[in-house]
Amino acid sequence: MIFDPAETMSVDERGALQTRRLRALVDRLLADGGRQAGLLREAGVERGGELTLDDLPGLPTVSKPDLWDAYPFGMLAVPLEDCVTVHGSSGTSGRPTLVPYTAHDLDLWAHVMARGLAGAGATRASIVHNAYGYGLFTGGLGVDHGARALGATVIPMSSGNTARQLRLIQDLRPDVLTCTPSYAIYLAEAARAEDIDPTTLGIRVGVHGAEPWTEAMREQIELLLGIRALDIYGLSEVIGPGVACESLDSGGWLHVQEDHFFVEALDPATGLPVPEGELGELTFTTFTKEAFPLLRYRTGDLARLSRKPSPDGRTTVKMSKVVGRSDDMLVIRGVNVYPSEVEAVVLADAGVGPQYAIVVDARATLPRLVVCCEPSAPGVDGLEVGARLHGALARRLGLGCEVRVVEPGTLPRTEVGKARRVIRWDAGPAPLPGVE
Ligand code: DLL
Repeated sequence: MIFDPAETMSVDERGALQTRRLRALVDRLLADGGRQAGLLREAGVERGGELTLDDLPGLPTVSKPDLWDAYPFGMLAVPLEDCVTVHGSSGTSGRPTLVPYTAHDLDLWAHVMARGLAGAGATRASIVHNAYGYGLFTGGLGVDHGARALGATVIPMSSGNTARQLRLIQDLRPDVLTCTPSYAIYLAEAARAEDIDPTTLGIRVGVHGAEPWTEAMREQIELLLGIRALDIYGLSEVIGPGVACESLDSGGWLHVQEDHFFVEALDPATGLPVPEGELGELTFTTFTKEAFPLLRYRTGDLARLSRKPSPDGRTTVKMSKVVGRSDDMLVIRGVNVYPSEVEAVVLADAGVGPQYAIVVDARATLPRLVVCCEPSAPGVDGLEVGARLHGALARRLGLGCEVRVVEPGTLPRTEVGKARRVIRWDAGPAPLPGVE
């Protein structure tokens, strides 16, 4: 179902709308007189008036350190009393980012999230089991706002307490599951441990995001839970979940809600736009957000953009799954490795279960990469799997990795929050059993 006609408007019509919104945003930022106004003036921009979308690459960018410098409310563009709530993220580097919202911003968020849920096949009649964490994290409340705007019934489960989650799924028979991809796997494993067949629970579709996940992980989730598993992308700075969503028929791409969040893909090194289809750093401009508007915010997230027509009829620009963050990249003996490349190889092997971890042994000058996984079933020969993965990883990464196939159930699971797949070993005892 298409929730909003704006999703299918002609590219020209949307371009005109975006141009008007860009001009209004630039005028608002200049009038506000904050950090982004200063950057605009330095770039010679005194008014939004004549700007077009083609001028965007020449406008200044902002990134995480700009937000940290302005913490907590230095980039607020409305009086604090006009804000109705604050969300945030603890951030991969440990420094928090806080994002305030006006009532209008919350309506916008609910609206774009409703578009995403509708694209996943949710309707007014749906029951949405929402296992994203509620609180400062945007996952729980963001999906909740969207499900309500759609008119669905949302079960505000939040994260953790998996036994209770399973009980409620059995009792309420939700058709939509919203949670991180790693939690979807955790839930399926927990169901199996309770002798519940997760494919009989009645869930039709999962809407998974907040952390990177590959096509191989999608296959695992779809198999384990017997559902369609779709991707949803977003970040607190831009609004939260719902910035871009895959639909049932978008061919694996995520539609960016570009009438509100304009996206560019930039070369992380030069900051210049990359050609369509090439990997670049997603950079967002929030046209319509009030409390915390951002012009050209560099996210650090790497993905491809495509304007090819989509089978589902939506006309918005699409992004690929996020390959990783520019700061996630591991450099092992001079070879650049994204954790998602390791995941793609490991989870594509039928002998391997869905849990894995990557240990970066950085104790010596030349770091080692140790990939740990579990066999998919009791009879699987760990040595054979290990040898196979060793070869496949060497071919894909151009790097010799060590592989450890450990006892089922011994790798760390994430019940709450985002999965941490990469473990750095700087000193002391081995961080995981089976690693030496
Ligand atoms: O994770 C918002 C969200 C909640 C998205 C629920 C989807 C579902 P933050 O905590 O601010 O917000 O983290 C944002 O998480 O910059 C990406 O690096 C990563 N991320 C989010 N969604 C995806 C995804 C939420 N689908 C950061 N694939 C972003 C890969 C994702 N990475």
